[in-house]
Amino acid sequence: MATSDLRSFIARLESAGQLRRVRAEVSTRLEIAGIASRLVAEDGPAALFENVAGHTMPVLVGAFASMQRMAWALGGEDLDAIAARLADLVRPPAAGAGLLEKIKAAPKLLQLASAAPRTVRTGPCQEVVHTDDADLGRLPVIQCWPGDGGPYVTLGQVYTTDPAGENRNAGMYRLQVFGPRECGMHWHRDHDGARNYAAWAAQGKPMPVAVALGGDPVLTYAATAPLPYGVNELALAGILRGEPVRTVRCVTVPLDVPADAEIVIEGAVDPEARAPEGPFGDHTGYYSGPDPYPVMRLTAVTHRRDAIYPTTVVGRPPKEDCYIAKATERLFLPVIRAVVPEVADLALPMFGVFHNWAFVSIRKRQPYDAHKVMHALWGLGQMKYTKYLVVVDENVNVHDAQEVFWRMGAESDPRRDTVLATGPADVLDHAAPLAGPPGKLGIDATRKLPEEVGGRRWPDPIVPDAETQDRVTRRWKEYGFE
Ligand SMILES: Cc1cc2nc3c(=O)[nH]c(=O)nc-3n(C[C@H](O)[C@H](O)[C@H](O)COP(=O)(O)O)c2cc1C
Ligand SMILES: [Mn+2]
Repeated sequence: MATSDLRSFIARLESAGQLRRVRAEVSTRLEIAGIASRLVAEDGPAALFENVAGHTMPVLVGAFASMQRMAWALGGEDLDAIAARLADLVRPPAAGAGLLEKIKAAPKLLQLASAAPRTVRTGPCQEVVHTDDADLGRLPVIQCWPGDGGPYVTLGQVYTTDPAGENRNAGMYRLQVFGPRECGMHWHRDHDGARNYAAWAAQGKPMPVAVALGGDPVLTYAATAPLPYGVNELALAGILRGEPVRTVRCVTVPLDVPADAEIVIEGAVDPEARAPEGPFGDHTGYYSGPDPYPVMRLTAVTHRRDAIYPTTVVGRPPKEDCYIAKATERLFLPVIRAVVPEVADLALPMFGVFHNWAFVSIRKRQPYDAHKVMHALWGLGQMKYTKYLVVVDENVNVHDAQEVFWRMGAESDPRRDTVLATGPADVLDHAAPLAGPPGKLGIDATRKLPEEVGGRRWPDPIVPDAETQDRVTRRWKEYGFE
């Protein structure tokens, strides 16, 4: 069951006991973030702050901060089931498929075609329109950490196109509030928003930008999804929703935004201007910045009459964004398997914050398949940033770090089974060398085939026999244990 906007999602969370309304007065400065951090650490509910000092708009945090809530946000009950539905949609009929199978596959392809957003004339996100009086100070933007350079919009969907109005993109980039009508635009240089911006800047033109907050929770996820340049995130949202996203034309810029959003910030990013952006307590657990970043100047703020301001707090993991990363890990696994068929499962552990660690299990057929998989993954989209990559056999549970490190310690030799490679470093990797190539370490922790180890005998792991296990389980109480 999909939800169509943020408030129906809030209602759903509330009826499931997964959202708490907070009526006590709270401050946007550190306090909301402090509560959010504690809630996520305690696997607690989402929170809707209804009494924010100096503001009338309520603030929502933690809406995605559990596996269950993340799955609900994407319109399903669990992430693997949603991933399976996606995989099924994009899987072409087998080469040798009969006519009947091809006909059966056709409606699925039609579903893909109908995923494109549909424009409508009016939407609730424009019930209230501020142009000359647009003011970021009226939004309850929070400061998360004591060393932050100020308040940041942390959960915005940033909508852009290239100068031809093509390559429509939604990306999630933080906005630092610089003043009532000015904010930072923190798109990393290899992200699609920055790529569209480079095209505008090359023509010396300011780039129109619209930042939407809220709407169907699928939209917030889609803005974080690592889709290739040129693939509109709204199409992914449409596929996940099972119906097209409805969009409206912005009031001051030639861009379309989700009609059901809570709030939309419109403006333009100057081709030249840069301002020091940061510091910001980032999802690495460290502060990033200050660094020079482009500046967005506001032309309008539109919102629903009783708008709710959604936000998130990142920091030392695990935080809410780790659950968003888990959604990507699950949803994109079928795509990875289609390209790298040896892959059985993949885990981006939360302590690895997206890029530091990846654990991958494989079906090994040939000597050195583990090495093949390392290079393939380092060649795949944002997986290029993966700093430490551990490859294990299919029977190893990659979601259990204890098991992965046990195998790694036992099954690998540091000299023979490691691959030191070079590749781009994530902007947020403060340990990457300032000069010279950044490194990647791959560790082959699979069982070795005779050809890989000069014929050395590889021992069998200890596995208890089923009969004894059954017997022990059956008689457990009889032994006097609970
Ligand atoms: C909570 C959160 C905050 C993020 N903040 C930023 C950011 O400030 N800058 C950035 O470039 N990417 C940020 N990202 C990552 C991008 O949203 C993500 O890589 C996305 O795929 C980029 O989309 P694009 O390739 O269409 O630009 C953030 C992700 C999350 C989940
Ligand atoms: Mn994109």
